[in-house]
Amino acid sequence: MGRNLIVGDIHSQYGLLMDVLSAASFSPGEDVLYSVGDIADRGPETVHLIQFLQSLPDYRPVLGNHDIWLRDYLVSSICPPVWIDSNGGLRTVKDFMRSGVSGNERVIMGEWLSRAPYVRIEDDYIVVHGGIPSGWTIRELENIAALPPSTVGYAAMEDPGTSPLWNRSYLQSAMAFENGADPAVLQSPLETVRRIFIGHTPLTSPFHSERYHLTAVDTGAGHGRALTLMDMDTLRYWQAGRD
Ligand SMILES: [Mn+2]
Repeated sequence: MGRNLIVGDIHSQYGLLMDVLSAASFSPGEDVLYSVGDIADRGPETVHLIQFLQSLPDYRPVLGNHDIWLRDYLVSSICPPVWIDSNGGLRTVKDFMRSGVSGNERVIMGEWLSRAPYVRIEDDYIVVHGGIPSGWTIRELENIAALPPSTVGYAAMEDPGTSPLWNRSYLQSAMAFENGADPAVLQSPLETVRRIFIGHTPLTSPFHSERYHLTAVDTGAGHGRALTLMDMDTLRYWQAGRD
């Protein structure tokens, strides 16, 4: 039986992904690889990373905010200053320039990115990049999960209050709860029997809250820290890049 493994925000750290998959003895034909999104930007090897992920027989990503910037660049040559100047987009663009990937190949990569949903809901898991906006139920998540991503512009997804890509309040409430805060002042846990997996917020180590059904796996590979790969059922994890 293969495992269901999920990787934190990779941020173009292709070498770290190879290291952590090797540490976990990842078997592409048996194990499923999920991603919480933000595969691109900040790190050195976006092109190699995408080519590798495209080659996997069962790769199940969701879109992060960086993946939307990259998708817009690859499909439409859109380069917003917020992406280029302050979110690592310049390094990604230079990697594409250097790599010799043709215009046609870029569009194919962009369309491949576009096939990832904003929210992935399966029997046992909910995977989303940032978190669950306050007041949302499984119904709102199902509505977003059913959207064709390419039909929704980036702007509609950038408000942390209403976007599961940018939301951090769910994680903040879960962390506050686990630190003993009064539940009455916190955002309520989503009512679900599924496990929720998120990235987007770089942590010093993976975080888990039974009460919030939540596991957060971004450990800062995009900020010179570790990349985490986790077994979604046992919560055992492997890391690469930690000093
Ligand atoms: Mn993010």
